[in-house]
Amino acid sequence: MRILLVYVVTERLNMPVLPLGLASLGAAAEAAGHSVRFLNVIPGPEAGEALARAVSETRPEAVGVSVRNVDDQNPTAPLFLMEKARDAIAAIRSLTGAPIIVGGAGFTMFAAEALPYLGADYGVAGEGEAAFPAILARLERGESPGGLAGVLSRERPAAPPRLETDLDRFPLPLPRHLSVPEDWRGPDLYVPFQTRRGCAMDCSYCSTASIEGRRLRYRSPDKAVENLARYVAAGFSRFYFVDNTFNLPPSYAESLCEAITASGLSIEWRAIVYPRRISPGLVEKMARAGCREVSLGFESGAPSVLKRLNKKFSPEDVRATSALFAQNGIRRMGFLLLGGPGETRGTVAESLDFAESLSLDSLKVTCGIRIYPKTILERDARAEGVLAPGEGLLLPRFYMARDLAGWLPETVYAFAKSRPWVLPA
Ligand code: B12
Ligand code: SF4
Repeated sequence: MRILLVYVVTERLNMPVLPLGLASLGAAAEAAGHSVRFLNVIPGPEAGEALARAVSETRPEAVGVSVRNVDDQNPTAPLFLMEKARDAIAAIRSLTGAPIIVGGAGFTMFAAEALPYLGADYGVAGEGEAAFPAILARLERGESPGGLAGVLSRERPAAPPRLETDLDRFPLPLPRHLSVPEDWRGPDLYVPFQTRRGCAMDCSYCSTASIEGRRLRYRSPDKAVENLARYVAAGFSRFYFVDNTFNLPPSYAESLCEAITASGLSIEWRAIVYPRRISPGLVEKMARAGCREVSLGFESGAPSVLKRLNKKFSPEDVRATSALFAQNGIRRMGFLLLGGPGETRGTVAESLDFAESLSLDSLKVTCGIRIYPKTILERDARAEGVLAPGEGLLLPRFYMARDLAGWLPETVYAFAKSRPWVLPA
């Protein structure tokens, strides 16, 4: 079949983010014998024209739309980003009668609510490499995709996803699957690269388990590095490991770093780490393999709040981890997530003092926590009456500890004013 895959570029927050999910989907659809064209749509006056051109050139028999972001997680002035995907879908609908299939992290979290909101025909909750080709096969035979694992239709708005245990069964996206706009090339561009899916840490506010599942699933390090080499041959040298916790499990992280070093590839990369179980040996291997910066999401420096966030580390673990990265010349971007359950003026002061004592390279501070479905935070917020009974979460809702609403952002701005390394979200 002829397939058009569309990514609606809703944000350039943090850094330009390439559509890795859509690239993975395209690689799987090609492996199943379909011909695929990718389109990045930048919302604005030229979006309609770009879509019309792609539809007339491709004459798609099915269109896939990736919905990554729901909102920008900004509690003070949240931007609802799914609206832009809905507008793009309406425009596609006016150009072609081909069925429209949606998927992506943002879609998955709210699948049953989001499918009618977006106006698509089918949706995939969870990973798309198996479900999307299965939908195409059914459509090709003139059958309905309803009833496939993870596939929602208007008639069947709920379908539990099936998560592949061996990620090596899915083809890795190649450089030609990641369409890179010319003006995105530059020092800010980090190619997203994934070696693992899933997370079992159950942080109170986190939606990852409902997107990727709790069970950790892997690609073999050798296959991952073989693929990295293809990107290097295509002229890329900076990568962002999008794995939820690069250092977990440590044995896998060590094997991956050893394989990168043994390959002799000259690359630089960033990764997200969980400040627990990080040994000096692992950090040395990360530095040798090209790691230049880590995101250290410790979120609080107060033990009582860390407990409420269901973090399985202490401030001492964070301090030791941070010091190891600094000793190995790896930049550390810290994160604080203030205003959650149990937060007080005292714990906020404790967290800011703690963050300052780490001499981080940068620190992002968010005041208020986005409430996602199926999380401990949702349960707490409902129990405390923060959410009305039956109130949905698709439109952004945030948790803010009682009595801190005005004081907290002001305090954080005052803290950031004399500290250029602090970035209030
Ligand atoms: C790594 C990451 C980042 C990195 C990205 C680095 C980079 N260079 O790519 C950084 C830190 C920069 C980042 C920034 C942001 N992020 Co982020 N990020 C992630 C993370 C951890 C992984 C994303 C990823 O690459 N996954 C790997 C790919 C392969 O998976 P995938 O995209 O989900 O695709 C699969 C399926 O979804 C499906 N699929 C995808 N598209 C389609 C389409 C169809 C048709 C079908 C059938 C299936 C399908 O199949 C794919 C393959 O299996 C996710 C959390 C998570 N675990 O998903 C959050 C996440 C996507 N981010 C999120 C957010 C909010 C943001 C920011 C807005 C935060 C901010 N305020 O700055 C920005 C936006 C950036 C941007 N410009 O878009 C939210 C999105 C939900 C929401 N609330 O909107 C998530 C889900 C985190 C969360 N729990 O809230 N992010
Ligand atoms: S470690 Fe990260 S991905 Fe895992 S549950 Fe916590 S916040 Fe989510």
